[in-house]
Amino acid sequence: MVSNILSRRREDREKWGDRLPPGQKVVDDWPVLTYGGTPRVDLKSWRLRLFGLVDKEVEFCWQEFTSLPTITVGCDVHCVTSWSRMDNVFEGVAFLELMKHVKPRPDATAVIAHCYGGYTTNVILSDLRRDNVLLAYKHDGKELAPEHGGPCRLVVPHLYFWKSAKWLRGLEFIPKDRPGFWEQYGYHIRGDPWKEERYS
Ligand SMILES: Nc1nc2c(c(=O)[nH]1)N[C@H]1C(S)=C(S)[C@@H](COP(=O)(O)O)O[C@H]1N2
Ligand SMILES: [Mo]
Repeated sequence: MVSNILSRRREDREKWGDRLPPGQKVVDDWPVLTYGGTPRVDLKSWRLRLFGLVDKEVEFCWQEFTSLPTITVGCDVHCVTSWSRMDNVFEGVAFLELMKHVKPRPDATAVIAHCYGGYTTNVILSDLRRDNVLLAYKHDGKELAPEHGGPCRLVVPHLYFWKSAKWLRGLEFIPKDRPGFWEQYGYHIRGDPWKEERYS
């Protein structure tokens, strides 16, 4: 059993090289990891609210949000429980594109992502201001499935996947980084898979 796992890890390492962060193993399916149930969000009532330390609060309905220019990002996702899913294609609105519609105040340094269902997670602004961070509503060419965060989820490819909040409903700009849901239960405040920032 143990030797099976170890040889599987060695094969992954040979196949994916530096793309696989330390301690991860590759899966071929796409596991669902949700704390609690899957919230069902009707597109008619769906809203995305950008609030907190911003010059002017903004709220998008689905029609407005999906009229914004989109980007397509290819990335690997790494769950802290040690599975990685390689070669995902996410499509949606770049965080930097959204920033054309809302101006964070100079004292904003971090964001709390708020979700339908109550989940939260924190990400510092410098981690969001990268050109491959997006609010995704398609995965591998299809609309994002409800269990994977549809209608819309955050995708922050360079951090552990718990930072990629599913069923996103708001981004709150805050003065100082503070723990979200899993971070309060001992997950690392930042969660860089390359540094194995799993738990604190
Ligand atoms: N709203 C919400 N977002 C969430 C979670 C959650 O429980 N609720 N789980 C996180 C965790 S721990 C992981 S690994 C990924 C899993 O995404 P997936 O179910 O699409 O694989 O979503 C993250 N985003
Ligand atoms: Mo996770």
